[in-house]
Amino acid sequence: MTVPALFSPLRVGPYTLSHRVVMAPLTRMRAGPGDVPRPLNVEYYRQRATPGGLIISEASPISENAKGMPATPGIYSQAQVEGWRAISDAVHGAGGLMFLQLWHVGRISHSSHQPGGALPVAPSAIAAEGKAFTATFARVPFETPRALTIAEIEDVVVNYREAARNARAAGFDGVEIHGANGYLIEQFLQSRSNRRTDAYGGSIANRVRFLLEVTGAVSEIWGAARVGVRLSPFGVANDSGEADPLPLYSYAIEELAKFGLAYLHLIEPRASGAGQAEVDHKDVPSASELFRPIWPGVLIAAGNYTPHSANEAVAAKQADAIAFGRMFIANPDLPDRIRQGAPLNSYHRATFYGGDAEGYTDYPSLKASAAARV
Ligand code: 8OZ
Repeated sequence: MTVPALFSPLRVGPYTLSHRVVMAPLTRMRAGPGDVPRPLNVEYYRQRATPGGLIISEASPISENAKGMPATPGIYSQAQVEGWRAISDAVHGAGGLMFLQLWHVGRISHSSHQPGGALPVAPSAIAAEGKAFTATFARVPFETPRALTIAEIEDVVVNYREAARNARAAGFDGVEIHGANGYLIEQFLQSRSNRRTDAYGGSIANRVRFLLEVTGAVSEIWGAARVGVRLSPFGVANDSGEADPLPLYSYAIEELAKFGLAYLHLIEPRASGAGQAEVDHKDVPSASELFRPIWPGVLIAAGNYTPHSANEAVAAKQADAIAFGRMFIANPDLPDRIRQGAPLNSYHRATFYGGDAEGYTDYPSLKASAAARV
């Protein structure tokens, strides 16, 4: 199999990628105390960096309130900035580029993560169906969150701005705003989780307002050409899902297009259940195909692509780059393997979250396997 389309250069904002095999954001829950990135995390990202390749970091909470899972590395303390700096340095040392993903989980949090044991915050006081991760990795039903006041919404936008500034101090090349998978921004977007009657709820324009305010604030820090946005228009993760996604997401994407962003990152419907719901999406078209006509910039698509289908999607200009998640877990040198048509390691779900090196940094690269055979 040859995959030339994936290995042609691509301009993303001010950068030129040398290939289009992007590492997707992957929550691994292995940060050190204080949610500070540690040397094990540096090694993990270093293994996955390639010259001219783009890595999007695992989702990084922008504040203490933004956090919803244990051991997720934050971007709100000085120690966290220093921890991330070692990671961005390692990726740059290998010639790679790295964007940090800015994350607020909203109602997907649990009071065990919140300062003072307070309830998680959300657009409206509506509990998600399903189970939260507590601070000790237990799974318990989601709590009913507390609705943010208008003043608190403004504070959250300030938190995004400060986190964006911290990401600059940590040496990243840009940031991605996590607007997918049922977290805070998507909770504002979708009527299922947003029943507000003020300027942030009701009409599509009102529900999209928070996303656009966050995008504006983060773009002020970085310049829009170094900011990406990730959306999952047909997703059902974390009890999300809009009954009629097209008008909502068409409006959101048309408004985002006005910023001149680095890229739009879409999760394909077939993959955006995040393992929590088995939904039959056979009648749902590809998100990249659907929204390509209204997105003038770089489009990254993610979700169950194979090397072959990824190459086809890029060759057909349905997407400009493809983000791989699970395949990158088990194959640290995924771009090289795809380019060479080498066999892929399979991924072990048991070690997806938490733990140490096992199932994290212990997957062999082709080079390591070859050296072992000599
Ligand atoms: C899986 C497990 C925990 C978090 C997402 C950040 O869905 C996540 C996530 C995925 O975007």
